[in-house]
Amino acid sequence: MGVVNVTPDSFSDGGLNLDADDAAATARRMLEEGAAIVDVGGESTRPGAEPVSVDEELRRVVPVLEQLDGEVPVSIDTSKAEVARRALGLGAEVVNDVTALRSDPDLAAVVAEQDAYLCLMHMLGEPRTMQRDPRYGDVVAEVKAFLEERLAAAVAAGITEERICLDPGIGFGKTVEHNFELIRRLDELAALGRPVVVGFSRKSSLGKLLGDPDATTGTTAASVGAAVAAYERGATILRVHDVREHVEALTAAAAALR
Ligand code: HH2
Repeated sequence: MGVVNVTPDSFSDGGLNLDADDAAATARRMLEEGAAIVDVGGESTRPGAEPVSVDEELRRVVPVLEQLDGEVPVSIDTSKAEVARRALGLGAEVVNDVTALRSDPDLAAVVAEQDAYLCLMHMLGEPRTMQRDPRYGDVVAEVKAFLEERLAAAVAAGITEERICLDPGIGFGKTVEHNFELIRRLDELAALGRPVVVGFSRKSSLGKLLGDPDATTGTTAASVGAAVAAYERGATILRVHDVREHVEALTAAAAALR
């Protein structure tokens, strides 16, 4: 899954794809490089980010989806029912909700009515404050219980279980150690029986691991290493910014682990 953030302030590619032509060109390039799907988002959820309005989010993502016109399989990274509704109408296939259906009470019905795919992600707290001293007893057990509960809620709301994937939410209310423990024990999340999505790409924990306590991003090489480890522990979908490098590494890893 390639990442295209149509935002001025995303932590790693903010501003690069704010123009719809640039964003559409990036999405097409990612498809050529081997992405199966491209995740288009109009709101940054980086630590400290402020929310954006429905109108602003629509203004950012709708022209991109119009340009792509169904040529590229699209996932819409949104927590808003109205943005999801418009995106699905323009050909998007997946709704990627980092709040796991907890922020907009109308989103579940939109996904159910359109029989769309859905990604449910774990987050502790909310982006503005989530990195202020996150604590868990057992991070994997707590993330697993949360995802199990959100999966049941989504199914109860009429969403087809076979269309739902689950994501531990790397960096969303987690320390460096929490993030790596979630990858180390990813098989426990895969045991829920749904495909697991992992988005470690360029996240600050990678830069911190490599010795910079103030890092806000991580390198491509470190991202690829984490993605290969996640794949080995059972991840099905890797959400990444550098598609070519990840496709090459994962192809080699798949051949070696087969
Ligand atoms: N991470 C980000 C955004 N959306 N969705 C899922 N399912 N999993 C993730 O790990 C995930 C996500 C944050 O990364 P990015 O989109 O690159 O940055 P920003 O939120 O600043 O736009």
